[in-house]
Amino acid sequence: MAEKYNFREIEKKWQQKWAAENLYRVREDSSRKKYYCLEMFPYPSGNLHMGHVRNYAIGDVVARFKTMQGYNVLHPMGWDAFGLPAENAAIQNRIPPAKWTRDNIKAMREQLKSMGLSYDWSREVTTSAPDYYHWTQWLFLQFYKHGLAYKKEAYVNWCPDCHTVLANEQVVNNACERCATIVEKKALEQWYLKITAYAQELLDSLTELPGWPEKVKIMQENWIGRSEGVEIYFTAEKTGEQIPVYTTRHDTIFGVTYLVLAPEHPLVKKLIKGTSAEQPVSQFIKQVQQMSEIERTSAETEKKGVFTGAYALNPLNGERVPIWVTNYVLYEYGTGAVMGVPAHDERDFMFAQKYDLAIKTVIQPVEQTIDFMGEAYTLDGIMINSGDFSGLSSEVGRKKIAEYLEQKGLGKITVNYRLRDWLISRQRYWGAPIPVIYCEKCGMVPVSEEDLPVLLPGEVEFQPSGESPLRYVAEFLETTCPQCGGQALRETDTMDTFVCSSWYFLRFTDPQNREKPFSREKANYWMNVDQYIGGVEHAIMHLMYARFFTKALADFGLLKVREPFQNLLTQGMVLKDGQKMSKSKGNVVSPEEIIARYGADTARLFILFAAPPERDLEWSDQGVEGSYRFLNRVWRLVKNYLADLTAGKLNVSPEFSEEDEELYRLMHVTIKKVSADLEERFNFNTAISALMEFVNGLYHYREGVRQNKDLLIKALETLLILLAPFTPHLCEELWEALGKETSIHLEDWPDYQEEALQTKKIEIVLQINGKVRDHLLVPAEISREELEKLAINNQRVQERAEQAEIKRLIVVPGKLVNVVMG
Ligand code: ANZ
Ligand code: ZN
Repeated sequence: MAEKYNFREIEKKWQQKWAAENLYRVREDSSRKKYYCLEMFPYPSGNLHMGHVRNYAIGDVVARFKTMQGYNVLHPMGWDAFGLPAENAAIQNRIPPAKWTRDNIKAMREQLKSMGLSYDWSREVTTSAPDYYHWTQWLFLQFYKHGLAYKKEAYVNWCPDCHTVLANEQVVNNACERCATIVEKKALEQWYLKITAYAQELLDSLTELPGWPEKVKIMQENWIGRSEGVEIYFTAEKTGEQIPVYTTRHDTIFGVTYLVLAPEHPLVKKLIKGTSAEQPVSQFIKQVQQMSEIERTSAETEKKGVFTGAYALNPLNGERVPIWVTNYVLYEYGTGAVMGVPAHDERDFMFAQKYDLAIKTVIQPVEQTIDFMGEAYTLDGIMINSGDFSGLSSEVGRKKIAEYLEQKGLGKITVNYRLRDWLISRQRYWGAPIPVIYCEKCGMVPVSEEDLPVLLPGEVEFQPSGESPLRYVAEFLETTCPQCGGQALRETDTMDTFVCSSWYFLRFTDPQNREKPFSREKANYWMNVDQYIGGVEHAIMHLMYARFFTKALADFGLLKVREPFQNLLTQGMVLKDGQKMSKSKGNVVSPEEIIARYGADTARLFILFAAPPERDLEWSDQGVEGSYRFLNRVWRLVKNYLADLTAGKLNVSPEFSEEDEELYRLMHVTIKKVSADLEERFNFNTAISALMEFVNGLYHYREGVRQNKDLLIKALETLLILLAPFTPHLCEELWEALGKETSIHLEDWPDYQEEALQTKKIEIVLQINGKVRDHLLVPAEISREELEKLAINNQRVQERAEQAEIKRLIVVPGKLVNVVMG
C-alpha cells in the first residue's frame, strides 16, 4: 500500500475525466434555483500568481458547495485581454499583441486547469476577440443613442511616458498608476460615458447591498462625493455677467472678501483682455495647467493666485470684492468659481494671509467670542455681522439664506457630485475601436450596427507618439460614410479596457450569442451575480463602472436587474515575510512549483486554511507541508479501511457502543460546523479545522477494538463529501475507491441531526476522600451543580452518608468529583 498518495496521477486523471464528462457545464433551468458564482477575470499576463490561486480557490469552494446544496451553479472564467502590457510587449519584442495575448491565455488556461477549478469552460470569453468586442462596440452605440456617450474637448491627464490619456482613477499621487511618471494636463477631444447621470442612483442603491463589505461601500460613497449646497450668483462689475459660485457654507456669505475663478473658467479671458493683468494671469494659467487635480486640491500644495484687476458684487450685501485666479479651484467641480471666506475656510485663510486679503469674521462659536483669529474657525456657530441674519445658528441661517436667494432669483439650491463623467478614449491600439466615423459632409456618424465589429487591423506599426497607432493604418482609417457613402475617416481612439470588463458577467450568461450581446431571458435567469470575489484594488473603478453599466443596460431594456453583484467578497493579499509577493522583492512563490511539488489539492487547502478569506495571508512552507500531511492522513484512513474491509476485519454490530456514539456525534458536529462556516461568512479556515478534528476522531475510532462497519463507512463518506469543495481531486479519487460510480461533486450536501449533537458523554471519576469509588457517565456539557447533585445522590456516597457527614465537594471539571466526608 502506497504510503503517500500520487497526486500527480490522480489530479491529471480527474481533470481529464471531468472535462470529458462536461461535469461543470450548466444550462438555464427555470425549475431550479440558480446560483452565479464569479471571480474577477484575470488579465492574461501569462503567469498565474498566488493572488489568483487564492481568488479562484475561494470561488471554487463556493461554487462546489452551492452545487452540492442543489443550486444550478454558473461558474465561468474568461480573459480581460485588452490593454497596455500586450502593446508594450509588441513594442519591446516585436510580437503582435494578438499573438502575445493568445499565447498567454493558452499558458494561463493550462495553469488554471491544473488547479482543478469547476469552471464551465464552454462559456470562456476573451474581451479582445472580435466576437466579444463586437458587442462592446454595440453597447457603446446604445450609450451613444441614449445620449450617454459624448465627445468633448477637455484637459485630460496625460502620461508622457505611456503616451496615453488616463482616467482620474488611474492617477495616483499625481503620477501614472502604471509607470509612476508625473502626469501632465493636455487639451484633447475625448469620448466620455455619462456616469454622472447615475450618480444619485449609484449612491442610493449602495444601501441595497448588505452583502458588500462596509469599507468598499464607503469608498464608493466617497468617490461619488455628494454634497448639498447653493449656487450663488455674483456679478462681474465690469461686464455685468453672472458668476455662479458653488458653496456648502452659504451661512458665511457676509464674510466673503474675494472671489476665485479656476484658471480654465471662460470669464477669466474676458476680464483680463487688454488690461495690465493679461500677461501675468496668462503666465500663471500656463503653470497651473501642468498640475494634476489631486495636486491642485491637496492640502500640502501651496495656494497660489493672481489678481485679475476685476471686481465682483456680492448679491446679498452689494459688497465689492476682488476677483482672483488660483490653483486650488477646479474648473470641473461645482461652477468652477468659489467665494473666498478666509475667516472660516482653511485654504481661504492661508490664501488671504499670503496675499494680504481682508479677513472678516461672521461665524462665532456658541460658547465664546473670538477676537483674534490665529486660524480659520471652520465649524458651525452663530452668525454675526450678517445683517438681518445675525443671531441665527449656521444651520438655520443656511436654510434662510438659501430660501432668500431662491426667492430673489439670486441663487439656487444645488446638489453636486465629485464623480466625473468617465473618460473612455485611449490613444492606443490594443483596445476595442470606438465605432464612429467622421464624414466631411455629415460630420460625426456612428457605425451602423450591421457593420460591426469594427475590426482591429493586424499589421500595425508601434511608435508611441501620443496618437493612436491606428491613425497610420490607411486601410483602417479610410472608409466610407454610412449616411452619404462619401469618403470618411474612422475614429482611431480605442476604449478604456474597463469598458470591456463592465459587462463580461452578462456575456457569461449567453457567451455564444451571435445576434446580441446576450439574450434577455438568459441574463434574467442568471443575474445578478450571487457571489462576486476579487481584490479590493477594484473597489472603486471596476465595481462602479460595472454598476453603472448594469443600470444603464437595464434602462435600455436589455435586462431586469439594476445591480450586478449581490454579494461581494474582497480577498486579502498573499504575503511572504509580511510583504506583498513581487518580482522586485524577490519573494514570489510560484503556484506552478507548489502544484508540481505537492499537488493542487495541497496548494488549495493551504491557501484556504492559512487565513480567513478577507484577511491577508502569510505564506508558510511549513503550512504547505502540514496541508500535504493532512491529505495523506485522509488518504491512508480510507485505504486502511478498504484493506480491513477486504480482510474481513470489520463487522456490523447490532447496537451502538460508546465509541460509536462518539463518532456519530462528531460526524454531525462536523457537518453542522462546516455547513455554517461555508454558508455564513466563508470561514474556510475554521471549516478545515473542524475537518481535521473529524479526521483525528476517525483515527481514534480506528484504534478501538470493535468497529461498526456501517457507521465507519458513513463517516468516511461524510468526510469526503465535506472535504470535496476544498480538495476536489483527492476526494473524487477516494470516493471512487469506495466503489462509487458517480462524481462526488454531484452528491447532496449532508444535513446534520440536532439530536445527534448532544449525545457526547464523558466519564467522571467519583472519589470519596480521595479514593476512587465509582465512575459517572455524564453529558460533556454538564454543569458543576448538576455534577455535584449526581455525586451526592450516588449510591456509594449515600451508603457512606449513613455514618459520615459530607463536608465538601471538590470538582475538577471534565475529570473528577471528590466527596470529602468525615
Ligand atoms: C464658501 C465657503 C466658506 C466654503 C467656508 C467652505 C467653507 P464640497 O462639500 O466638497 O462640495 N468649492 C466649491 N467649488 C469648488 C471648486 N470648483 N474647486 C475648489 N473648491 C470648491 O465642498 C464645497 C465647498 O468647496 C464650497 O463651499 C467651496 O468653498 C469649495 F467657510 O464656499 B465653500
Ligand atoms: Zn457623409
